[in-house]
Amino acid sequence: MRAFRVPTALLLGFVLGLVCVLSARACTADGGSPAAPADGGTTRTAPADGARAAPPALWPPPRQVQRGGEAVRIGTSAAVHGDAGTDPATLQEVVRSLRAGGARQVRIGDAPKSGELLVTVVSDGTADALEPFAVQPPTGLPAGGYVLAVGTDHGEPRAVLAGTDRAGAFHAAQTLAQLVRPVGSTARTTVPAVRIRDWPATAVRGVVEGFYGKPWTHRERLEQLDFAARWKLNTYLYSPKDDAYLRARWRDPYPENQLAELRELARRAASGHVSFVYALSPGPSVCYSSASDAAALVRKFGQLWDAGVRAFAVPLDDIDINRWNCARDAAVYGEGRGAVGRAQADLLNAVQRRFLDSRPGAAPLITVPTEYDGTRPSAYKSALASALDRRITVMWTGPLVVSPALRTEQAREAARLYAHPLLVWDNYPANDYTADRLLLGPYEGRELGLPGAVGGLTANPMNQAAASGPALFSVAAYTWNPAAYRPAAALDAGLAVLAAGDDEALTALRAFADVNHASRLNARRAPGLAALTTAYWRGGAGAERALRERLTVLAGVRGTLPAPLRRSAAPWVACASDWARAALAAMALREGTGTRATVLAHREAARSHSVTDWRGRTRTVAVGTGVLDAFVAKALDQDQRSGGQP
Ligand code: LTM
Repeated sequence: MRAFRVPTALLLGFVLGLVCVLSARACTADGGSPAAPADGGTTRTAPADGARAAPPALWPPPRQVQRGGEAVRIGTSAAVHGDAGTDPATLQEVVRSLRAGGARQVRIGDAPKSGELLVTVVSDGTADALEPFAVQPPTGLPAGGYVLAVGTDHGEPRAVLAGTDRAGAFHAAQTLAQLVRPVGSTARTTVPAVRIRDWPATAVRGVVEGFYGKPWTHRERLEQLDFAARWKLNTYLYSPKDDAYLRARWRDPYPENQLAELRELARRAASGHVSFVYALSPGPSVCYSSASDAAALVRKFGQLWDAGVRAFAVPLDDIDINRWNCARDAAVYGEGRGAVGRAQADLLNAVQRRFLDSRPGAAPLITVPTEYDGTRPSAYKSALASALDRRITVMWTGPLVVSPALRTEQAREAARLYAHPLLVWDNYPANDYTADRLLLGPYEGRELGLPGAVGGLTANPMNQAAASGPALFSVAAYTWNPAAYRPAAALDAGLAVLAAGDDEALTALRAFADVNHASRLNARRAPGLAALTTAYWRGGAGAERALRERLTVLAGVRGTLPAPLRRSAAPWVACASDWARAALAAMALREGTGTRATVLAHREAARSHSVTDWRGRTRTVAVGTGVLDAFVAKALDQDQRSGGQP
């Protein structure tokens, strides 16, 4: 690597000028109105209206952003150079961004013509290409870190994406994509002049599809992998409890059609720098001391290895810790929870040593212990901790199974207790235990130091994939840059992503998310709507109009929410709409323009929506509970007192 030389004054200026260590809001000033379509020709500077456009809000918010100089114009043709290590997905992402910004011709590997934008991609942490920008190189940043610089060099438009590694370069390409096409906006034909240094707060960031009930579809999983790649999540742990080949039939090989899907998932994940972790759960029937069961486990993993999977887990959660599955285990290990910890460690060590160790490129094994929450020592935890191969990662759900809050010190305590690399399995926004509700609030209640204190964090989503998007988006923002994390802003950006530039859909999404806000992380029920109904009852100025507007939006969600969400969450969408109609009818009743019968009919419709939970129980769908129903009840009660029928 050649030495990196920058005039000291320039470097000092940059370091001093650096930097806004930005909060989510501090970098959101978006002066860039949607740019005009490309007009042909390649000019060196941006048109007047785009020249000083501030960088848009970037998600996850980068660590350090410095603005300066004139925006560069993409033009109708551009050149891209990638170093030997740059993977095709990164180059493809860069090309896609340039095309979105108006470049009709993008040449890879060619020298740029005069006035043409050149994008240079570096994937090995070297810094020569950054020399003209007086920005610190990515050297020393954590894995996945990068530097992105956009500006001019001797008057020529240039952009450099320099990753500490290939993943870093890929993340830089995602940031470039947002500079061209900001969240919720149309593409620009200019890229703001910026210097960004950015890196993740924790190594593993992602999703664990680990819930009970209807698993995500293959298509939803593919979409999730694309979503992860776009928002800098890098892990997807495949562990749906209802995939029979994961639990009940764990010994059986996958039939070819299912294997083909898993192969496709592994491939798609790899191209987006996402680690696809295949998690097999033998716990319900395994005999720990059986050589043939250990062989069956390894055989099954072998099938997945051949399909392209390189990361594996053996979750042992939610099994009966007080009962062996075979008499031999009692004879070999004895009785008690400590014995279970030793037995499990033997099996897991066998997978690590007999299977993974002999396969170059395999990631260390991950497990979910049977006691996977809390910070209290136990015979099980200490037996597992002392017998388990040091390299195996242990997953932990926090102080509780569904943890309302998670403190850094608790994670440190858990890491000491399990004495292994610790990965948080966070049961949010999972709703399998409360299947009547959607959990659309942001990720919150986690201390800022948490990501840095653990090996990573994966969130267990809802059965409803599209509805999980906004919360998962907020997880991505938190795990990348917790210091800049603002839950409400992150959620709103996640909603904007789902709305995909449709303003009406975004308005509907905001109203819908509000009435599905309450969770164990934040018990506030429909906070926005509650404020509106409170103002209405108080008779505040404009309160009636504001409430009517909000209810009208909610009443229309069947037609205005983005289609994937309507499909994913149909009963809640219908329920929200019916409650809003009941509330509007209640307002009409109070004004003397409506009837009690209409209110009652809408209320009945609102109460008619149901879902079946994973245990087969029918649950009445709950939306805006405590706010919408209370509003309608109060209006009916008032009407009755003033002489209406009960
Ligand atoms: O949390 C873990 C490790 N296991 C299960 C999950 O599969 C389930 O989705 C959540 C929420 O109900 N609870 C669990 O105990």
